[in-house]
Amino acid sequence: MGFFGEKMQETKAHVLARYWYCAEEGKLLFQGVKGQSTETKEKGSIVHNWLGDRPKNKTEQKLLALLEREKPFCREIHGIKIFGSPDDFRVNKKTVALEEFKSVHGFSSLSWFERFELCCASCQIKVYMWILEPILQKLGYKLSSEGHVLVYSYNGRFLKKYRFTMIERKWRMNFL
Ligand SMILES: [Mn+2]
Repeated sequence: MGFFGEKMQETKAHVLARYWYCAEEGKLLFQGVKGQSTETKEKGSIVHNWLGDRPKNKTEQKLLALLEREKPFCREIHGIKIFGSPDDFRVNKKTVALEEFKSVHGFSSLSWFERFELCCASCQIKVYMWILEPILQKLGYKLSSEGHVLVYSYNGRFLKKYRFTMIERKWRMNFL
């Protein structure tokens, strides 16, 4: 705690995740410095909104209604509240897989994405899983051991799916 000062007692999963791109950027965002809005980010949020608007089936609607009451999703560690909400959920019976959307220009950007951004997305989805696990359990659901990062192009074309498993309990304290 001391390192970040007494004031900051909460952060967001996507802020923590930026550590894997640039530790300095991560620290500044953690301290409350606002990230700049860029054209790329705007294009990304258009894709995000479009993906988020997909029609939901009955099972999903039921879970989403239950989750709505639990918002904002948050879990505490070392006296710091970590907030985060995954982009989407997939429900199979009572098992829930979390999804995170990312967007890039196209297929040719995937090698860049895998080198610099996938590590952040991996951290992000794992933190979401850690946050949502007890909440889903409370609601009578089970978190899937797999979380997914789905990469789309800015014009909405599906490019690639990456699968991650949650950080092992025994490593988690060191990680956060
Ligand atoms: Mn996203």
